[in-house]
Amino acid sequence: MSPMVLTAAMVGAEVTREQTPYLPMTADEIAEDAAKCREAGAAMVHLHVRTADGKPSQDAELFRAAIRAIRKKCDVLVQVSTGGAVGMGVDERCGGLTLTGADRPDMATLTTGTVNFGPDVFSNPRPLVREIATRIKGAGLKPEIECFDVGMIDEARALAKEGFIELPAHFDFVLGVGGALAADERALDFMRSYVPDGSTWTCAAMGRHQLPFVELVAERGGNSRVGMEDNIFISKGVLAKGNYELVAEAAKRAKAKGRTLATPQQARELLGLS
Ligand code: KMH
Ligand code: ZN
Repeated sequence: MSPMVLTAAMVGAEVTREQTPYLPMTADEIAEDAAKCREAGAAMVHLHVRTADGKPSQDAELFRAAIRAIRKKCDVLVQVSTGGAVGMGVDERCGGLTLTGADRPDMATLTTGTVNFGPDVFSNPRPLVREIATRIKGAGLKPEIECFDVGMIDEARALAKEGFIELPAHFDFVLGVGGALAADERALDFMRSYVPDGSTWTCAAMGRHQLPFVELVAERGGNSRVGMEDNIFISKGVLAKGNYELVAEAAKRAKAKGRTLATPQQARELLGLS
């Protein structure tokens, strides 16, 4: 099996400091935790940013500051979110795609359909998905296709036919969001059997499913995403003191299943990044 690419979803848009005091929010806090994640085995970070008062943001300058701070400390790959927070418009969502030169991210997410998101709706109408895909391509980046449900894999096929993305692609199965596909082993097995030939995949399971899914994924040769965007607990009722604790636990579980962990350079090769 190839080395596992471990991604740390550091911040997200929904988790608050009221829920956990350990959520990194400033560029320096994110960078410090990212460097520890890298040491613990992460090859990539999935990045959202926050304003000074903790509100979710996709502001290019906040992304720039975070990316610079991360790259000053370590060589972890940076994947910017284009999902942002529920209710954001397309320009706001694509803030991270405007960065160029040394500040350019390594990858960007692309969600390929609308989905219930707890009590909200994460709205991704087909024209919007095509617009974001066009901007990702224009930035010279490869998308990570975020699939919260099975039909989003079919939409990736449609996007490829229309020339918006290329196949094979890299997919992320986001399992366990309220109102969407469950964090269920059968869902994982269907999703991985259903991606276009030659594609690579990561799985991000929500909440208490996060760490057990690393083991399921490891057995199946896939890649894992962990981190506070999706889960704030290292064990039942115990908050993770940083994303690095979740990465370290994921690394331990993956290694116990016989997997090695990809370096950022190996991740670049495995995921076909430039
Ligand atoms: N915060 C969610 C509404 C992404 O990063 O691309 C969307 C999200 C997906 O987190
Ligand atoms: Zn995200």
